[in-house]
Amino acid sequence: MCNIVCSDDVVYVQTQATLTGCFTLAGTSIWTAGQRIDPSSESAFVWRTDADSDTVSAMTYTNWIPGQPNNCCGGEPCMHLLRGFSYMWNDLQCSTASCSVCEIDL
Ligand SMILES: [Ca+2]
Repeated sequence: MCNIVCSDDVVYVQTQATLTGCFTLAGTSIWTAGQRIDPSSESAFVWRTDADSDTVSAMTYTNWIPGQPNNCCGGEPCMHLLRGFSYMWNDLQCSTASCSVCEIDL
């Protein structure tokens, strides 16, 4: 999935999710590649764009909703953008249905 390195990336991801009709099909948020370093703890968030690799990159830009990440409800190791909060960030359980915008190398 995609990583977010600046506010322009949020606009791009939001536009892609809207154009594909994703919000109609899968709710009001967008999954990103943001994940906790250790999903079983309250460790820091990093970008993991390749699920099959241990390679991660640091989050140099963040836009968390105030009070987030809060690792609620037994653990929230994944990060998404919430449409109702101007696409600010929240941590959430990874199994929640949501839109996804993927990023590929060309
Ligand atoms: Ca949360």
